[in-house]
Amino acid sequence: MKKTTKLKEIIQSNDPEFIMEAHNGISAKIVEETGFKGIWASGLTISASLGVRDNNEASWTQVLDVLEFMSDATSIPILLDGDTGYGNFNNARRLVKKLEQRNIAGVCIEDKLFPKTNSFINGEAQPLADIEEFCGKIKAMKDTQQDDDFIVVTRVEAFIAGWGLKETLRRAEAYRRAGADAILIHSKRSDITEIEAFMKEWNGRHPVVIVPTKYYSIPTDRFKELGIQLVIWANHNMRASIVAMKNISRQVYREKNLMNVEGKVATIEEIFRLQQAEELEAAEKKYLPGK
Ligand code: SPV
Ligand code: MG
Repeated sequence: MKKTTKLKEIIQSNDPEFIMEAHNGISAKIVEETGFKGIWASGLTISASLGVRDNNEASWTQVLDVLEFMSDATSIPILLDGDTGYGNFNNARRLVKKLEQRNIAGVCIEDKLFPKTNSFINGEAQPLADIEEFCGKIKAMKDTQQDDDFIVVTRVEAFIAGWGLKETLRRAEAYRRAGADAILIHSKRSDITEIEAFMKEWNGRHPVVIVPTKYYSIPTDRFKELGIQLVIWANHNMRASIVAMKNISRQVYREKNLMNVEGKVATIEEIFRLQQAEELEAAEKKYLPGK
């Protein structure tokens, strides 16, 4: 099955499905091996892995280069966090063209302005996109895709920017009508009250995606009760690796030897396995003379 079709099935499922963040080829591979059905290519964590801020400091083609490695390393669908689409409708539709060429299954765009700022930094101060302009962007993206199953998720930032339920509903409905395949409702509250209020009024009109980074303590059964289709664990591989890298760097720096760290890190053989070194050995036997 095509990656796009797989993502479409995930987004249209009755019960919540879960996708996990990755930010490069090896983390994408680990997400797939773990059993997840899809990958969230997070803007925050791809930026962080490149050592820059989540403010479109990495150019969109630099993000595409990372995605290409992620896509080549995996067979499950990738949903790109496409920020605002990196410009107007024209930039966004060109993005779709380039994503399809790299076998990326879908993209999520958010209704803010380029260059964006992460939702958890001064959310209230962030201006939202004009609704009509954003709807034109959605239409341009949907008109551009060659594969009918390519997914465009639209992310409503009205709660983040302090606008409340009415504006959130108004925007979600406009984006649905413009052709979005699913609506991502983002909230920075530590409880789930905004999402609950939205789901009650939304009444199953169209698939809903959530990112419970801040309301992490809510049991996932609640997401099922609310009728949510897709849950994104948005940044946890990056956060885990920061802790792991800091600990090992500190220990090696302090102890000036490797005796106590060898058992705490992945083996070199494990790296080779993740890189599929065996496949190359077999190919060499087949294609290289004298092997
Ligand atoms: C990301 O992972 O980059 C996201 C989700 O957009 S959030 O950081 O919660 O805004
Ligand atoms: Mg993001």
